[in-house]
Amino acid sequence: MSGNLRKVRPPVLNSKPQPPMTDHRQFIRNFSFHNCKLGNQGFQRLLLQVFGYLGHGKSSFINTCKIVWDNSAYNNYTKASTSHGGATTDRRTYQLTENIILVDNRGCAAMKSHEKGEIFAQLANLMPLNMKVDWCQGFKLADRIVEAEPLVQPSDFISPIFVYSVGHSPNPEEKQELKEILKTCREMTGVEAIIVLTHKSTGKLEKAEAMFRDLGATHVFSLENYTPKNQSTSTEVDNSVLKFLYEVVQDSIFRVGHSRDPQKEMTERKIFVLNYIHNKELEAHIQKLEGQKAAENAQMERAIKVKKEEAERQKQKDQKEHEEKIRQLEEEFQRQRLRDQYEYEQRLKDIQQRGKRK
Ligand SMILES: Nc1nc2c(ncn2[C@@H]2O[C@H](COP(=O)(O)OP(=O)(O)O)[C@@H](O)[C@H]2O)c(=O)[nH]1
Ligand SMILES: [Mg+2]
Repeated sequence: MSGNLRKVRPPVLNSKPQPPMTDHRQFIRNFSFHNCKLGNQGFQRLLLQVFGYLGHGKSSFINTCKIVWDNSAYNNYTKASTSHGGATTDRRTYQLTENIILVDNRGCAAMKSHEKGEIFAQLANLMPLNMKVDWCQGFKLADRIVEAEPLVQPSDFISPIFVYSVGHSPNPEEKQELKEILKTCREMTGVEAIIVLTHKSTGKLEKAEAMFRDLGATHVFSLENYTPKNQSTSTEVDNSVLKFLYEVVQDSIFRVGHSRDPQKEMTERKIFVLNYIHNKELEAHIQKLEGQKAAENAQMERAIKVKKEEAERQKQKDQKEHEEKIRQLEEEFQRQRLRDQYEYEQRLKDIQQRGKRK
Protein backbone atom coordinates (compact mmCIF):
# COMPACT_ATOMS: atom_id res chain seq x y z
CA MET A 1 0.00 0.00 0.00
CA SER A 2 1.46 3.41 -0.86
CA GLY A 3 2.57 5.71 1.93
CA ASN A 4 0.12 8.41 0.99
CA LEU A 5 -2.80 6.04 1.31
CA ARG A 6 -1.85 5.55 4.90
CA LYS A 7 -2.23 9.25 5.79
CA VAL A 8 -4.34 9.46 8.92
CA ARG A 9 -7.55 11.43 8.76
CA PRO A 10 -7.84 14.59 10.85
CA PRO A 11 -9.94 13.75 13.93
CA VAL A 12 -13.55 14.91 13.95
CA LEU A 13 -13.97 17.26 16.86
CA ASN A 14 -17.47 17.58 18.25
CA SER A 15 -16.71 21.17 19.21
CA LYS A 16 -15.70 22.08 15.63
CA PRO A 17 -17.97 24.89 14.43
CA GLN A 18 -20.19 23.46 11.70
CA PRO A 19 -21.50 25.61 8.83
CA PRO A 20 -25.27 25.81 8.43
CA MET A 21 -26.92 22.88 6.61
CA THR A 22 -27.52 24.92 3.43
CA ASP A 23 -23.75 25.37 3.20
CA HIS A 24 -23.33 21.63 3.69
CA ARG A 25 -25.62 21.02 0.74
CA GLN A 26 -23.78 23.45 -1.46
CA PHE A 27 -20.41 22.00 -0.48
CA ILE A 28 -21.58 18.46 -1.29
CA ARG A 29 -23.25 19.53 -4.57
CA ASN A 30 -20.16 21.40 -5.75
CA PHE A 31 -17.76 18.65 -4.82
CA SER A 32 -15.43 17.54 -7.58
CA PHE A 33 -11.96 16.00 -7.41
CA HIS A 34 -10.86 18.64 -9.92
CA ASN A 35 -11.00 21.16 -7.07
CA CYS A 36 -8.55 19.21 -4.87
CA LYS A 37 -5.18 20.76 -3.97
CA LEU A 38 -3.28 18.61 -6.51
CA GLY A 39 -6.16 18.35 -9.00
CA ASN A 40 -8.12 15.13 -9.53
CA GLN A 41 -4.97 12.97 -10.08
CA GLY A 42 -7.12 10.62 -12.19
CA PHE A 43 -10.07 10.29 -9.80
CA GLN A 44 -13.52 11.04 -11.20
CA ARG A 45 -16.24 9.73 -8.93
CA LEU A 46 -16.45 9.35 -5.16
CA LEU A 47 -17.79 5.88 -4.41
CA LEU A 48 -19.41 5.53 -1.01
CA GLN A 49 -18.95 1.82 -0.56
CA VAL A 50 -21.75 0.86 1.82
CA PHE A 51 -21.01 -2.55 3.30
CA GLY A 52 -21.86 -4.64 6.36
CA TYR A 53 -23.98 -7.51 7.57
CA LEU A 54 -27.29 -8.49 6.06
CA GLY A 55 -30.30 -6.73 7.55
CA HIS A 56 -28.39 -3.97 9.35
CA GLY A 57 -29.91 -1.20 7.23
CA LYS A 58 -27.50 -0.63 4.31
CA SER A 59 -30.22 -0.32 1.66
CA SER A 60 -32.40 1.73 4.02
CA PHE A 61 -29.46 4.04 4.69
CA ILE A 62 -28.97 4.62 0.97
CA ASN A 63 -32.72 5.30 0.69
CA THR A 64 -32.40 7.76 3.57
CA CYS A 65 -29.45 9.54 1.91
CA LYS A 66 -31.39 9.78 -1.38
CA ILE A 67 -34.58 11.01 0.33
CA VAL A 68 -32.67 13.67 2.28
CA TRP A 69 -30.64 14.73 -0.72
CA ASP A 70 -33.65 14.93 -3.08
CA ASN A 71 -35.76 16.47 -0.29
CA SER A 72 -38.44 14.00 -1.34
CA ALA A 73 -41.16 11.92 0.28
CA TYR A 74 -40.34 8.34 1.31
CA ASN A 75 -39.26 6.19 -1.60
CA ASN A 76 -37.80 2.70 -1.51
CA TYR A 77 -35.15 3.41 -4.18
CA THR A 78 -33.02 0.41 -3.23
CA LYS A 79 -35.89 -2.05 -2.74
CA ALA A 80 -34.73 -2.37 0.87
CA SER A 81 -36.33 -5.28 2.63
CA THR A 82 -39.74 -4.33 4.07
CA SER A 83 -39.56 -6.98 6.76
CA HIS A 84 -36.65 -7.77 9.06
CA GLY A 85 -33.62 -9.14 7.25
CA GLY A 86 -32.08 -7.79 4.07
CA ALA A 87 -32.86 -8.71 0.50
CA THR A 88 -30.11 -7.11 -1.60
CA THR A 89 -28.43 -9.61 -3.93
CA ASP A 90 -27.18 -7.14 -6.55
CA ARG A 91 -24.39 -4.65 -6.19
CA ARG A 92 -26.24 -1.51 -7.30
CA THR A 93 -25.18 2.09 -7.58
CA TYR A 94 -27.26 5.14 -6.71
CA GLN A 95 -26.25 8.52 -7.98
CA LEU A 96 -26.34 11.28 -5.39
CA THR A 97 -24.65 14.16 -7.19
CA GLU A 98 -22.79 14.29 -10.46
CA ASN A 99 -19.66 13.05 -8.69
CA ILE A 100 -20.94 11.08 -5.72
CA ILE A 101 -22.23 7.51 -6.01
CA LEU A 102 -23.61 5.29 -3.29
CA VAL A 103 -22.96 1.56 -3.72
CA ASP A 104 -25.30 -0.93 -2.08
CA ASN A 105 -22.99 -3.91 -1.67
CA ARG A 106 -24.33 -7.35 -1.00
CA GLY A 107 -24.20 -8.17 2.72
CA CYS A 108 -24.09 -11.56 4.39
CA ALA A 109 -25.49 -12.95 7.63
CA ALA A 110 -22.23 -14.08 9.16
CA MET A 111 -18.99 -13.46 7.39
CA LYS A 112 -17.54 -16.88 6.74
CA SER A 113 -14.07 -16.70 5.30
CA HIS A 114 -15.12 -17.14 1.64
CA GLU A 115 -17.85 -14.52 2.06
CA LYS A 116 -15.26 -12.17 3.51
CA GLY A 117 -13.16 -12.63 0.36
CA GLU A 118 -16.20 -11.61 -1.70
CA ILE A 119 -16.96 -8.66 0.61
CA PHE A 120 -13.38 -7.37 0.29
CA ALA A 121 -13.44 -7.88 -3.49
CA GLN A 122 -16.58 -5.69 -3.62
CA LEU A 123 -15.11 -3.15 -1.23
CA ALA A 124 -11.88 -2.94 -3.22
CA ASN A 125 -14.10 -2.19 -6.23
CA LEU A 126 -12.74 -5.19 -8.12
CA MET A 127 -16.22 -6.47 -8.99
CA PRO A 128 -18.40 -4.89 -11.66
CA LEU A 129 -21.10 -2.52 -10.50
CA ASN A 130 -24.83 -3.05 -11.14
CA MET A 131 -24.53 -6.81 -11.45
CA LYS A 132 -25.77 -9.73 -9.43
CA VAL A 133 -23.37 -10.94 -6.75
CA ASP A 134 -23.06 -14.71 -6.51
CA TRP A 135 -21.06 -15.86 -3.54
CA CYS A 136 -18.08 -17.81 -4.68
CA GLN A 137 -14.70 -18.53 -3.24
CA GLY A 138 -11.11 -19.50 -3.85
CA PHE A 139 -9.92 -19.79 -7.42
CA LYS A 140 -13.44 -19.13 -8.73
CA LEU A 141 -13.50 -15.77 -6.98
CA ALA A 142 -9.96 -15.01 -8.16
CA ASP A 143 -11.07 -15.83 -11.74
CA ARG A 144 -14.06 -13.52 -11.44
CA ILE A 145 -11.80 -10.70 -10.25
CA VAL A 146 -9.59 -11.18 -13.30
CA GLU A 147 -12.65 -11.41 -15.63
CA ALA A 148 -14.01 -8.17 -14.15
CA GLU A 149 -10.82 -6.22 -14.91
CA PRO A 150 -12.14 -4.47 -18.05
CA LEU A 151 -15.35 -3.51 -16.22
CA VAL A 152 -13.95 -1.82 -13.13
CA GLN A 153 -12.80 1.77 -12.86
CA PRO A 154 -9.57 2.77 -11.14
CA SER A 155 -10.89 6.34 -11.38
CA ASP A 156 -13.52 5.57 -8.72
CA PHE A 157 -12.30 6.80 -5.33
CA ILE A 158 -13.38 4.52 -2.48
CA SER A 159 -14.78 5.65 0.82
CA PRO A 160 -15.68 2.58 2.93
CA ILE A 161 -18.90 3.04 4.92
CA PHE A 162 -19.65 0.26 7.41
CA VAL A 163 -23.33 0.08 8.42
CA TYR A 164 -24.16 -1.54 11.75
CA SER A 165 -27.41 -1.78 13.67
CA VAL A 166 -27.29 -0.58 17.29
CA GLY A 167 -30.04 -3.13 17.95
CA HIS A 168 -27.53 -5.94 17.56
CA SER A 169 -25.47 -6.90 20.63
CA PRO A 170 -22.42 -8.74 19.36
CA ASN A 171 -21.00 -11.67 21.34
CA PRO A 172 -17.17 -11.80 21.85
CA GLU A 173 -16.74 -13.94 18.71
CA GLU A 174 -18.69 -11.44 16.59
CA LYS A 175 -16.69 -8.56 18.10
CA GLN A 176 -13.49 -10.33 17.08
CA GLU A 177 -14.88 -10.74 13.56
CA LEU A 178 -15.82 -7.05 13.40
CA LYS A 179 -12.29 -6.19 14.48
CA GLU A 180 -10.84 -8.36 11.71
CA ILE A 181 -13.17 -6.89 9.06
CA LEU A 182 -12.34 -3.30 9.99
CA LYS A 183 -8.63 -4.10 10.19
CA THR A 184 -8.63 -5.75 6.76
CA CYS A 185 -10.61 -2.81 5.34
CA ARG A 186 -8.01 -0.44 6.79
CA GLU A 187 -5.09 -2.47 5.41
CA MET A 188 -6.69 -2.70 1.99
CA THR A 189 -7.96 0.85 1.51
CA GLY A 190 -5.49 2.65 3.78
CA VAL A 191 -8.24 4.31 5.83
CA GLU A 192 -10.54 3.47 8.71
CA ALA A 193 -14.08 2.72 7.55
CA ILE A 194 -16.61 5.39 8.41
CA ILE A 195 -19.19 3.85 10.72
CA VAL A 196 -22.93 4.45 10.36
CA LEU A 197 -25.01 3.15 13.26
CA THR A 198 -28.64 2.49 12.37
CA HIS A 199 -31.65 1.78 14.64
CA LYS A 200 -30.32 4.64 16.77
CA SER A 201 -33.33 4.76 19.07
CA THR A 202 -33.02 1.17 20.33
CA GLY A 203 -31.21 2.50 23.41
CA LYS A 204 -27.77 0.92 23.07
CA LEU A 205 -26.20 3.73 21.08
CA GLU A 206 -23.49 4.73 23.57
CA LYS A 207 -22.33 1.13 23.96
CA ALA A 208 -22.12 0.66 20.17
CA GLU A 209 -20.26 3.97 19.71
CA ALA A 210 -17.76 3.01 22.42
CA MET A 211 -17.25 -0.40 20.85
CA PHE A 212 -16.45 1.05 17.41
CA ARG A 213 -14.15 3.69 18.88
CA ASP A 214 -12.37 0.84 20.72
CA LEU A 215 -12.02 -0.89 17.36
CA GLY A 216 -10.21 2.18 16.01
CA ALA A 217 -13.05 4.02 14.23
CA THR A 218 -12.54 7.77 14.09
CA HIS A 219 -15.79 8.68 12.30
CA VAL A 220 -18.96 7.27 13.88
CA PHE A 221 -22.39 8.54 12.79
CA SER A 222 -25.77 7.38 14.00
CA LEU A 223 -29.31 7.77 12.78
CA GLU A 224 -32.76 6.27 12.55
CA ASN A 225 -33.24 5.40 8.88
CA TYR A 226 -36.33 6.34 6.95
CA THR A 227 -38.19 3.07 6.43
CA PRO A 228 -41.75 2.08 5.42
CA LYS A 229 -42.62 2.26 9.15
CA ASN A 230 -40.80 5.55 9.71
CA GLN A 231 -41.59 7.67 6.66
CA SER A 232 -42.20 11.10 8.12
CA THR A 233 -39.24 13.35 7.50
CA SER A 234 -37.39 14.70 10.51
CA THR A 235 -34.89 17.55 10.78
CA GLU A 236 -32.71 15.37 13.00
CA VAL A 237 -32.39 12.64 10.35
CA ASP A 238 -31.90 15.22 7.57
CA ASN A 239 -29.13 16.94 9.52
CA SER A 240 -27.44 13.63 10.40
CA VAL A 241 -27.32 12.63 6.73
CA LEU A 242 -26.04 16.00 5.56
CA LYS A 243 -23.35 16.00 8.27
CA PHE A 244 -22.37 12.49 7.26
CA LEU A 245 -22.10 13.38 3.55
CA TYR A 246 -20.24 16.58 4.38
CA GLU A 247 -17.67 14.68 6.49
CA VAL A 248 -17.23 11.97 3.84
CA VAL A 249 -16.61 14.55 1.14
CA GLN A 250 -14.23 16.54 3.37
CA ASP A 251 -12.39 13.35 4.23
CA SER A 252 -12.04 12.41 0.53
CA ILE A 253 -10.77 15.90 -0.35
CA PHE A 254 -8.22 15.56 2.45
CA ARG A 255 -7.08 12.17 1.15
CA VAL A 256 -6.86 13.26 -2.50
CA GLY A 257 -4.95 16.34 -1.32
CA HIS A 258 -1.90 14.05 -1.15
CA SER A 259 -0.09 12.59 -4.13
CA ARG A 260 -1.90 9.44 -5.41
CA ASP A 261 -1.97 7.02 -8.30
CA PRO A 262 -5.41 5.46 -8.99
CA GLN A 263 -4.10 2.68 -11.27
CA LYS A 264 -1.37 1.67 -8.83
CA GLU A 265 -3.80 1.74 -5.91
CA MET A 266 -6.23 -0.49 -7.78
CA THR A 267 -3.44 -2.95 -8.58
CA GLU A 268 -2.37 -2.92 -4.93
CA ARG A 269 -5.94 -3.60 -3.82
CA LYS A 270 -6.19 -6.44 -6.32
CA ILE A 271 -2.95 -8.00 -5.05
CA PHE A 272 -4.19 -7.58 -1.50
CA VAL A 273 -7.52 -9.32 -2.18
CA LEU A 274 -5.94 -12.10 -4.27
CA ASN A 275 -3.44 -12.69 -1.44
CA TYR A 276 -6.28 -12.65 1.05
CA ILE A 277 -8.19 -15.26 -0.98
CA HIS A 278 -5.03 -17.34 -1.43
CA ASN A 279 -4.24 -17.24 2.31
CA LYS A 280 -7.81 -18.14 3.24
CA GLU A 281 -7.71 -21.06 0.78
CA LEU A 282 -4.41 -22.15 2.28
CA GLU A 283 -5.82 -21.85 5.81
CA ALA A 284 -8.90 -23.85 4.78
CA HIS A 285 -6.66 -26.50 3.16
CA ILE A 286 -4.43 -26.71 6.25
CA GLN A 287 -7.51 -26.90 8.45
CA LYS A 288 -8.89 -29.72 6.29
CA LEU A 289 -5.57 -31.59 6.47
CA GLU A 290 -5.41 -31.06 10.23
CA GLY A 291 -8.99 -32.31 10.48
CA GLN A 292 -8.07 -35.42 8.47
CA LYS A 293 -4.97 -35.96 10.61
CA ALA A 294 -7.00 -35.56 13.79
CA ALA A 295 -9.58 -38.04 12.46
CA GLU A 296 -6.81 -40.51 11.54
CA ASN A 297 -5.18 -40.07 14.97
CA ALA A 298 -8.53 -40.60 16.65
CA GLN A 299 -9.06 -43.75 14.57
CA MET A 300 -5.58 -44.98 15.45
CA GLU A 301 -6.14 -44.22 19.13
CA ARG A 302 -9.43 -46.10 18.97
CA ALA A 303 -7.66 -49.11 17.34
CA ILE A 304 -4.88 -49.03 19.98
CA LYS A 305 -7.52 -48.81 22.72
CA VAL A 306 -9.37 -51.82 21.25
CA LYS A 307 -6.07 -53.76 21.06
CA LYS A 308 -5.19 -52.81 24.64
CA GLU A 309 -8.62 -53.86 25.86
CA GLU A 310 -8.26 -57.16 23.98
CA ALA A 311 -4.80 -57.72 25.50
CA GLU A 312 -6.16 -56.88 28.95
CA ARG A 313 -9.05 -59.31 28.45
CA GLN A 314 -6.58 -62.00 27.30
CA LYS A 315 -4.33 -61.29 30.29
CA GLN A 316 -7.24 -61.63 32.67
CA LYS A 317 -8.34 -64.85 30.94
CA ASP A 318 -4.77 -66.27 31.18
CA GLN A 319 -4.59 -65.19 34.80
CA LYS A 320 -7.89 -66.92 35.54
CA GLU A 321 -6.76 -70.10 33.74
CA HIS A 322 -3.47 -70.00 35.62
CA GLU A 323 -5.26 -69.56 38.94
CA GLU A 324 -7.61 -72.42 38.04
CA LYS A 325 -4.66 -74.66 37.21
CA ILE A 326 -2.95 -73.78 40.51
CA ARG A 327 -6.21 -74.46 42.34
CA GLN A 328 -6.55 -77.84 40.59
CA LEU A 329 -2.90 -78.70 41.36
CA GLU A 330 -3.38 -77.70 44.98
CA GLU A 331 -6.51 -79.87 45.17
CA GLU A 332 -4.64 -82.75 43.54
CA PHE A 333 -1.73 -82.22 45.90
CA GLN A 334 -4.15 -82.20 48.84
CA ARG A 335 -5.82 -85.39 47.62
CA GLN A 336 -2.44 -87.04 47.07
CA ARG A 337 -1.29 -85.94 50.52
CA LEU A 338 -4.42 -87.49 52.06
CA ARG A 339 -3.90 -90.67 50.05
CA ASP A 340 -0.24 -90.86 51.14
CA GLN A 341 -1.19 -90.22 54.73
CA TYR A 342 -3.84 -92.92 54.55
CA GLU A 343 -1.43 -95.42 53.03
CA TYR A 344 1.18 -94.55 55.63
CA GLU A 345 -1.33 -94.99 58.40
CA GLN A 346 -2.43 -98.33 56.90
CA ARG A 347 1.17 -99.54 56.69
CA LEU A 348 1.77 -98.43 60.22
CA LYS A 349 -1.33 -100.30 61.38
CA ASP A 350 -0.17 -103.47 59.49
CA ILE A 351 3.26 -103.31 61.08
CA GLN A 352 1.74 -102.85 64.52
CA GLN A 353 -0.63 -105.80 64.02
CA ARG A 354 2.17 -108.01 62.72
CA GLY A 355 4.21 -107.08 65.78
CA LYS A 356 1.39 -108.01 68.10
CA ARG A 357 0.93 -111.43 66.39
CA LYS A 358 4.59 -112.19 66.83
N1 LIG B 1 -36.28 0.80 13.23
C1 LIG B 1 -35.40 0.81 12.24
N2 LIG B 1 -35.51 -0.12 11.26
C2 LIG B 1 -34.57 -0.07 10.27
C3 LIG B 1 -33.52 0.89 10.24
N3 LIG B 1 -32.77 0.64 9.15
C4 LIG B 1 -33.31 -0.43 8.52
N4 LIG B 1 -34.40 -0.87 9.19
C5 LIG B 1 -35.22 -2.05 8.87
O1 LIG B 1 -34.37 -3.19 8.93
C6 LIG B 1 -34.68 -4.12 7.91
C7 LIG B 1 -33.44 -4.40 7.04
O2 LIG B 1 -33.01 -3.23 6.39
P1 LIG B 1 -32.25 -3.23 4.99
O3 LIG B 1 -31.98 -1.81 4.67
O4 LIG B 1 -32.95 -4.05 3.96
O5 LIG B 1 -30.89 -4.00 5.42
P2 LIG B 1 -29.63 -4.41 4.52
O6 LIG B 1 -29.69 -5.90 4.35
O7 LIG B 1 -28.41 -4.05 5.34
O8 LIG B 1 -29.70 -3.68 3.24
C8 LIG B 1 -35.85 -3.49 7.13
O9 LIG B 1 -37.04 -4.02 7.66
C9 LIG B 1 -35.74 -2.01 7.43
O10 LIG B 1 -37.02 -1.37 7.35
C10 LIG B 1 -33.46 1.86 11.30
O11 LIG B 1 -32.57 2.72 11.37
N5 LIG B 1 -34.42 1.77 12.26
MG1 LIG C 1 -29.86 -4.48 1.29
